[in-house]
Amino acid sequence: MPDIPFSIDLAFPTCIPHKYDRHLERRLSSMEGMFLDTQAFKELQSKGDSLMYEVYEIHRPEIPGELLSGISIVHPGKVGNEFFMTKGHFHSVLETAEIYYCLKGEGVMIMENPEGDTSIEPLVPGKILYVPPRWAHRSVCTGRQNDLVTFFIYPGNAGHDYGTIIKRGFRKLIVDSTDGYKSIDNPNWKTG
Ligand code: PAN
Ligand code: ZN
Repeated sequence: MPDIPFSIDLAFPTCIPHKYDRHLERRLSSMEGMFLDTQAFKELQSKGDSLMYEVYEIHRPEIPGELLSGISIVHPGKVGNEFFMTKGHFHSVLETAEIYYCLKGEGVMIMENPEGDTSIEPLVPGKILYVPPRWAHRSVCTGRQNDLVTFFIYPGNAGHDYGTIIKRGFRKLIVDSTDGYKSIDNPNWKTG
């Protein structure tokens, strides 16, 4: 059957799509080793397996020419001084970009490329963020009470490389500060 155009409504105020193909839930336990303060991680884990973020995927074939999209919701919270965040990844096909559109909440996107450049861009409602090819990306919710909600869209053939980030981490971390948040160098960042 040939493809036909379709549209999807978002439920307000949650921004959850009325129709989606997959709902992913990422909890604290799936993010072991990703936060700097391992003691705080253990303490939080002893209180339960907090829900950190959720993704509602609108699936399409994972081939060039297609676009994959969905809604990402990062919940508010901290592990030690570090805000809740996504795992973050490079695209397996490094030369593929992504666009994020912020619908709700406050946060930042931490980005870096294999050449060692880093970038931290604020996410506030109405902001369109372009993640160029080659840049790993991780969204962080810096709001104290509200979810960070973004719409994302990327090429069908991009794929996800989580392994590089699991091994090395990101060069920059986002931590709490009197000004809202600040970025610091990750003392555990590994080369190679
Ligand atoms: C997004 C992310 C989503 C969840 O769809 O996959 O925000 O983050 P992690 O994949 O890092 O867990 C995207 O960037 N896709 O390419
Ligand atoms: Zn991506």
